[in-house]
Amino acid sequence: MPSNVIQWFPGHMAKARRQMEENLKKVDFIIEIRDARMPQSSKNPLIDELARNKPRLVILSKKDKADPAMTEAWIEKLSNDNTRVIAVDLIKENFKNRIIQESLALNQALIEKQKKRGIRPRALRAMVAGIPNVGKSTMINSLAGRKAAQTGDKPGVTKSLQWIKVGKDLEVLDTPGVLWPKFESEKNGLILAALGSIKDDVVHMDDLALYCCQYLMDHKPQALMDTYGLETIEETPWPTLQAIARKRGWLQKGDIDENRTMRTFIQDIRSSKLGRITWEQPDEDAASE
Ligand SMILES: Nc1nc2c(ncn2[C@@H]2O[C@H](COP(=O)(O)OP(=O)(O)OP(=O)(O)O)[C@@H](O)[C@H]2O)c(=O)[nH]1
Ligand SMILES: [Mg+2]
Repeated sequence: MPSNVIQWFPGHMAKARRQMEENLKKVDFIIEIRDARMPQSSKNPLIDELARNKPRLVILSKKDKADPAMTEAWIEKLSNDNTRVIAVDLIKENFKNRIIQESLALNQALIEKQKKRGIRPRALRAMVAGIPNVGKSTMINSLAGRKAAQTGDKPGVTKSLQWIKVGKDLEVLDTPGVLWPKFESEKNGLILAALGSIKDDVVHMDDLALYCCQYLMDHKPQALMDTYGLETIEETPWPTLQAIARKRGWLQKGDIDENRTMRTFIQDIRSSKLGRITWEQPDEDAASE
C-alpha cells in the first residue's frame, strides 16, 4: 500500500494508538513484525511504549531478502528474557509450528502459573503489529489458512474482534495493528524509503541512491562490483554511480542520464538485484537504540 501511508500521520495516529491500547488488554503477548533488511528502522516506537510488560515475539520478515549472517547477528542482539526473535520467509516457509512453539516458550511463566492454580492452560492470545508493508496480512492469512486479514487496511473502520485459532494453543487477533515506523533520524527515513516502506515523493531519489551506494561501498563492495561489472570502487558514491551508469548505458546523448541512473539503481535495490542485503548493522546501531 504505501500510497496512503503519509496521509495517516499524524491524524490517525491517536486512533491507532487507542485501538492498540484496547487490543493489548486482550492479549497475553504481542507478535511484532519487523523487516529483516532493516530491523532497527522498521521498528515501531509505540509498541515499546505501550507493550512494555508484555512478552514479545519478534518476527524478522523477508528473511529471503536479507543477509543471513546479519540476520543471525540481529537475532542475537534483539533477544532478551522477555523477547524471542525468529526470522521467516513469510511467503515460502511453513512457519506455523515454529510460531506456536516460540509462543509457548515465551509464555512459559503464564502457563506455569495457571497450572499451579489448577487451571487448565487456555490458548494463548496474541496480536500482530508492525509498520505498513512488513508482512502482517501475509502472516495472519497463512496462520489462518484462509483470507482472514483484510489487505489495504482502512483506519477508522471498527469491527468486532475476531480471533483466529492457530492450533489448540494459540489464538491471534485477526486485525493487525498498523503503526507508523520510527522516523526519528534521517538515516531511518532514507532506509525506509529505499526499501519502499514510505512514499517516494517525500524523499529525493538522489538522496536515496547516494545513501545506498555509500552503504554498499562500505559494507558490500563486492556485490556492487559483481552486479555491475566494475573493476574498482571509486572514492565517493556519485563517481561510483557514474561508473555504473556507463557500464549499464544509462545515458542520454552520450552523457550520464542522472535521473534514470538514480531511479534504476533504487529499483535494482528494491528488487534485490544486488543480492541479499541488510541495510543496518546491529553493532553500529547500538548507540541509537
Ligand atoms: N520476499 C518476501 N516478501 C514478503 C514476505 N512477507 C511479505 N512479503 C510481501 O510484502 C508485501 C506486503 O505484505 P503484506 O502482508 O500485505 O504487508 P502488511 O504488513 O499487511 O501491509 P499493510 O496492510 O500495508 O500494513 C507483499 O507484497 C508480500 O507478498 C517475505 O517474508 N518475503
Ligand atoms: Mg495488511
